[in-house]
Amino acid sequence: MFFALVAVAALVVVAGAAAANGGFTPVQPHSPNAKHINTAYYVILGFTSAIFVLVEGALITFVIKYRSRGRARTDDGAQVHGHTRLELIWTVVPVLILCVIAVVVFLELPKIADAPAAADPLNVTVEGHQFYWQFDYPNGARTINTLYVPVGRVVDLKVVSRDVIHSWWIPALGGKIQAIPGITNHTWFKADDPGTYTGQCAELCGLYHASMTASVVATTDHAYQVAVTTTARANLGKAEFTGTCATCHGMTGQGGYGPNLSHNPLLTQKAALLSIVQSGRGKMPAVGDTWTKTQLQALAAYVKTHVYKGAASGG
Ligand SMILES: [Cu+2]
Repeated sequence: MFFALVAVAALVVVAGAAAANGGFTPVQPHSPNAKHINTAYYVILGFTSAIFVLVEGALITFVIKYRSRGRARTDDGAQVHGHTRLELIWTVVPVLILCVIAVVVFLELPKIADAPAAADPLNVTVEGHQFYWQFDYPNGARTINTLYVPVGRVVDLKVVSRDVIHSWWIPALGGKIQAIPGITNHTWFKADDPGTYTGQCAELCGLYHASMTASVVATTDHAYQVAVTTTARANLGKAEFTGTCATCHGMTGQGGYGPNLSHNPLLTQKAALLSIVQSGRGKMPAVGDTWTKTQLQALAAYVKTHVYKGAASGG
């Protein structure tokens, strides 16, 4: 009776946690690889939950059933030794459970790791930087922190890093992949629904690691085309400032960890500004060391008109 109560209580808690997520379970998957990761997760969760209920239930039952009931503390219990059938059961059953888990995981792994054969995959390079993500599309477009993709198309990601180790992870679209300087890693996803899927650099990469967020915007093919041609170009300077500079200098250049920029005449001196952006200075990383001429021009134009508020005597 007591054991049944424990089991029911545990099941109620599990159902609540699974339903409301609450950070205990994986997010709703929106890519085949993420679905297979979830399958492996729930198979293992099923076994471990059952074992947890069984072990803890037995523990509590025995603690109550065999409590001392007024016997002297020094009294020994009955000396039990050698129950071959029981010993066989507790050896064989765990072995079988591990076999089932191993089979499930090995069946799921290739579906998680290998991109499905697609006639026309979209190849995107993901470059990790302190402290932003940069995306390169086949047409030469670049975006920062937001990756635009068409729904239903296999997206093949080449993941690299410029400075330190980062980790690319959009939970709804698959597992983590490290971005390591000097090494090219690959991962993929295929978004099944339009929407914005968010993630976060999953490897401590420095002071502003926590601000290193990323989102994947999955849209129709047409909207994707517009995003990586017209919009990406028009918003390039803004995306660079808000995705890169603003992390330390504030959204309007008002300052934060980095100094206030809004009244700094450097913003109007293109050559000096670009040299700092490309090479870094003091604690500031070389955020723009892989930026193209177009990107640098876009940043210079944006900060001059949108961030600079004129020289101020008071600062
Ligand atoms: Cu990072």
